[in-house]
Order: sequence, then C-alpha cells, then structure tokens
Amino acid sequence: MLITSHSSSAVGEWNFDVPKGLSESPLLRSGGYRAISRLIEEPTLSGLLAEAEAVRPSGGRSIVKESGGAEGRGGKPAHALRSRPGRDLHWRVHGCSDMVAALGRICGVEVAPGGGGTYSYYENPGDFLALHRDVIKCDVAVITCLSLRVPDISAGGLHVYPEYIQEPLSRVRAAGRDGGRAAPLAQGETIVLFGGILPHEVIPMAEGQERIVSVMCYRALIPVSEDSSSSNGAIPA
Ligand SMILES: O=C(O)CCC(=O)C(=O)O
Ligand SMILES: [Fe+2]
Repeated sequence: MLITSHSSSAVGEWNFDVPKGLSESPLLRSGGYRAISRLIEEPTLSGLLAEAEAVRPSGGRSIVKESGGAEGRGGKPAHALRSRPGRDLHWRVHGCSDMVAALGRICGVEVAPGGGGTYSYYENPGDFLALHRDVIKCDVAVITCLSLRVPDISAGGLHVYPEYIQEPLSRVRAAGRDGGRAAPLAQGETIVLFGGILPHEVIPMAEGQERIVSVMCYRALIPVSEDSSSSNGAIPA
C-alpha cells in the first residue's frame, strides 16, 4: 500500500492544481492511467509471483476499519489485505534502467524509483483498499497483477476516478462508484497510473476471489508542489 499514517486538512482548505509539467503529460490528459499488456513478460512474471508467495507467510494482515480524513494525498485509507515488502527480483525489475525509460515514455515525464516496492494480497472475501491518492513519494504507481482468481468486473478490482482528478476525496466519495470506472487488470497486465493525482481504490473481493499484485512507486522528476496536497510523505508498507 502506498499510504501513510498521517492525514490532513478540511475540505475548505482544498486547493489542488495539477503541477505544471505534469499537466502536459499525455497520460494525464487521457485520464491518468493506462493498462499495458506486456510491460513485464514471462518468465519474469512467474518469478515475481514466486517471490510474492515466498514472502507471503512472513507477515500478517493489515486491517484499518475507517479511513482518515485526507482530501488529498496519503492519509490512512481503510483497508483489509496482506502486504509484504518486495525483495531482490521486485527491485531488479522495477529499478532497472529499461523500466525507468519505458515509464518515462508512457508517462511523458521522467521518473525515478521512489522506494522498495511491495506485494499486496487481496486474499479474503471483502479485502479492499478504500479511496485514496498515493503518498508524496509516489507520483506514479506501477501495479502488475501476478495472480487473479475468479476475475469479475463488478468486484475485486481497481476503480479509478478520472473525472475527479482535481476534486477532494470527500466529493469523490459523495459521487459514489458511478462517478468512476473499473480499471480491470488481467493476470500479467500492468497498470501505470498517476496514483498521487488520480483518486483510486480497490473494491472488495467477492467470495472465492484472490488478487496478488506487485506495486512500485516512482517520483516524477519535475517540481511537484507539496502545497498542492494535504499530506506529508511516508513510506510504502
Ligand atoms: O492493487 C491495486 O490495484 C492498487 C493498489 C494501490 O492503490 C496502492 O497500493 O496504493
Ligand atoms: Fe494507491
């Protein structure tokens, strides 16, 4: 999870402008996200899944029942899932110069890895990650689906709100899920999103579903004003 333990300001203080430089990004202009089929290919995908399964038992689940009051980035969104830090392969895949160059082309802005990366396991019915924007260190998030049991567009997947890029989260919440759209991610697919800007959530898993993803953060190498957000930086889980 790319979230922090701090939260934030009242809606009245909300003032968010997409940082100059990012506003020119073709990715941001087309909704702030893109699903890509073969950004990571076999046998690397299987290697990442094996690494995710290897570290899975070494930590417990994380449950937060109520979201904090963040209107902008970070905060403490409610969630129920298991999360583990990435290991060697995760870093080699996401930190290498080829990946950084590919992401620069996709995003239209240079990026740099912003942390070690994680694996997230939505493994029980009802597992979810509530509406949020990612922390300051995470302008761009790269999420790859390593395993997906029982795909279903109406449950257990990423949901994004491109129409609400400049809105406080309370307004996104008030609009409800119809204000956004599903961003389904098939096994092996990757989504690249401006997670610090685009409001997003993982909607609850249905009975029998399971979703394992690798998550990696990148910073956009342009001045991203911290004033435009309501939270301070924090570490990925
Ligand atoms: O699992 C996903 O698709 C999204 C995860 C996410 O938004 C996060 O970890 O911050
Ligand atoms: Fe996120």
